[in-house]
Amino acid sequence: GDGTGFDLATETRIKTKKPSLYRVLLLNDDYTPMEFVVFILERFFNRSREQATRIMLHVHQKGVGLCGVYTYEVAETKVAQVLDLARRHEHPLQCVMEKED
Ligand code: TYC
Repeated sequence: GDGTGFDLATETRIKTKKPSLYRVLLLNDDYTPMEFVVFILERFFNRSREQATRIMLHVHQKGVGLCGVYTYEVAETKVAQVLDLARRHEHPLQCVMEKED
């Protein structure tokens, strides 16, 4: 449009608000295998092996780390996919989402 968020033809406001974004975070624990966390990051967060390994080691050392930033429904789906696969493998891996400011 013209940057005003207003349609001059219809004199109506048009949706120009960007969607809120959500960080998806992985939490460290003492039991989930490192290789499983790397696999999760590759499979659900489209990370290369090298990126996935860096993120996993960051979580392992710091306690929490960023997997990616998504719109609400995408973030919710990724959290559910991680928790479901971890549960099926009987790993205690935890994954959460938080709104960006
Ligand atoms: N701390 C785990 C271990 O030593 C590895 C791990 C990394 C677990 C990241 C969870 O989100 C996590 N096997």
